[in-house]
Amino acid sequence: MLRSAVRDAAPAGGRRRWREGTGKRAGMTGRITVVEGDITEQDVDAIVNAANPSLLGGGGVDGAIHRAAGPELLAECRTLGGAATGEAKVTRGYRLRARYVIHTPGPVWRGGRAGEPELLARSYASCFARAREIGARSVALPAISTGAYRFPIEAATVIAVREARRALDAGGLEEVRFVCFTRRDADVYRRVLAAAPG
Ligand code: AR6
Repeated sequence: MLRSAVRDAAPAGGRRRWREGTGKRAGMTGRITVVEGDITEQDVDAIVNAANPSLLGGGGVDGAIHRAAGPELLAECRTLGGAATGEAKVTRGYRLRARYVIHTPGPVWRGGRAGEPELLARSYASCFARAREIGARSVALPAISTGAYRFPIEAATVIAVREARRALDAGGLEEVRFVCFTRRDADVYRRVLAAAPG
């Protein structure tokens, strides 16, 4: 079983100077990290759930989050009235270590010409907007849409990293943690971060 382990800690944001000794650059408030592991175990302010528009649970990471959070999570989700693809809604984290869960339905991959990249970007941006509203300093995210929804991992990662950098540039966040379920996915994230540092 893959255990949580920080494999990478790449600074995020625009082309700014490194600030000596802090691991951050001048003007930056946060960084991107890549972890292999289970998102339900993350000790962060908020975790993101790759949900479906019902927001009433499912398989994959959604099922894992509901199992770990307990039935109170589903009870709160029932009050939300679902969410459109690209939208994001917040609940409490209940039995999770994270105080909040941000639920977003990403797009189902239909070949790439049905607005999927824009919708995935909207999902990430909506999650970061909600994180900002609730004052989260650290957010952990899975690879939204890349499982049951079949969005290709490389293209999805480019979008995820771009939106994370935008959110970090906007301020308020200290850490955006990408939690990958497999070594293969974590390698893709590391490669994308290394290919376009900053
Ligand atoms: N921690 C981190 N990542 C995980 C975990 C976990 N515990 N479990 C799975 N993943 P998916 P989607 C990874 O299918 O593609 C659900 O039924 C997984 O390896 O969970 O957005 C919903 O209700 C993959 O990399 O989400 C929707 O119906 C990533 O999480 C539908 O699936 C996303 O895979 C959403 O599909």
